[in-house]
Amino acid sequence: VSNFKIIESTLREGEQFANAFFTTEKKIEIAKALDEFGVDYIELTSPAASEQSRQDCEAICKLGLKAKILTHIRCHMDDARIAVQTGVDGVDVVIGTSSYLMEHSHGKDMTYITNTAIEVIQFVKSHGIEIRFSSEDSFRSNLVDLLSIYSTVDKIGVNRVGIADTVGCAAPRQVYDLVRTLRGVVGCDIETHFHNDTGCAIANAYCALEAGATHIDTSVLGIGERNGITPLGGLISRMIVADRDYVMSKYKPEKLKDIEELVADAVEVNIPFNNYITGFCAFTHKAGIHAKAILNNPSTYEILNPADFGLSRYVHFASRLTGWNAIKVRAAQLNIDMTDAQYKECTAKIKLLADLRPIAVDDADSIIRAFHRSIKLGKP
Ligand code: HCA
Ligand code: CU
Repeated sequence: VSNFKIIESTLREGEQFANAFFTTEKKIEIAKALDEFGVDYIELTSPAASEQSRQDCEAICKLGLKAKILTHIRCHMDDARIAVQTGVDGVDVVIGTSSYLMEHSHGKDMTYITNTAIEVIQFVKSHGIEIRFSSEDSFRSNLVDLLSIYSTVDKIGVNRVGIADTVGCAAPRQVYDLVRTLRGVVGCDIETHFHNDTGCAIANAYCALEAGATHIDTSVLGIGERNGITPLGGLISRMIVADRDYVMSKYKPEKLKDIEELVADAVEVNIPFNNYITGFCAFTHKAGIHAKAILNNPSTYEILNPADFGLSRYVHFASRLTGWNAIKVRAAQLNIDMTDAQYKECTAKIKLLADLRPIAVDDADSIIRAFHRSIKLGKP
């Protein structure tokens, strides 16, 4: 599962998030931050969506970022004509292929879809830029139809084909099977896009890579339609465990928190408490047994190293679950030194209070200080 590329869609899928409204300045700030992080592609809202969207797309193309700039359009010549004039490095084309979308959304059949796809692809290619063709709602589409259209567009030279779990219904093994099958049918790259309605978006992205996909769509904090897609941070956490060297050589995980704060602020949400990597307790260890082992060797209870993300771990000690090793470390931070037997006794006092009510760091500190004073006075 090495060698994957990230198509960062905060400025496209993310703009479809309920709270999102990005000014031109904010889009530029986000694009620059993503570029510094090292994402391979930045996908932007269709220039056909609105006049401001078109101008913003042009403005971002002019920034001269290292990341390739893509825009995302419907499989339609009207959109394609506008897209190729914006200065983008590539165009992501999408059309619904499930019976739901064919009947209730655009109302076109497979023959029409195939013919339009060919026309759009050849037109975009003639402008010398990258082209990706994707089906929307791929997991509820007819497999024979899908493979046949992907094989057709592969033959006429698309750079990538895309699979999209538009409704978030797919499970990891289903993803593996579809991507594996597609891998046997096309020679081009395979991009995948997973919505997170049932909590599978990261696992699905990982399974897609295992099955031979090359590109994963993400957004910062996973923002997008409904509850969103594969989050950038969550994908990075999964991939750093799978192949740390690759992730560290290509991306700058230490910038993740700043990017998340930038986007969270822009769309007026908080970073979730249990977020991958950046949730407030992502590197907090609480139970005495965990604290002791972590203090000996962090790898015992940590698969991610907080230092990789410019973060630090925290050993929680103000609770009834604490243990004397954690209290010993806290005492050292307070410049207090005692014997092991005394730490154990002091810990018992902290647990006594913590059994009655939730205690704060200050409460625990006061107990440690008072205990230390009392032993110096000779009456523990
Ligand atoms: C949508 C479109 C899309 C497209 C994905 C893609 C989806 O907003 O419905 O182009 O890969 O989820 O199908 O985001
Ligand atoms: Cu989507």
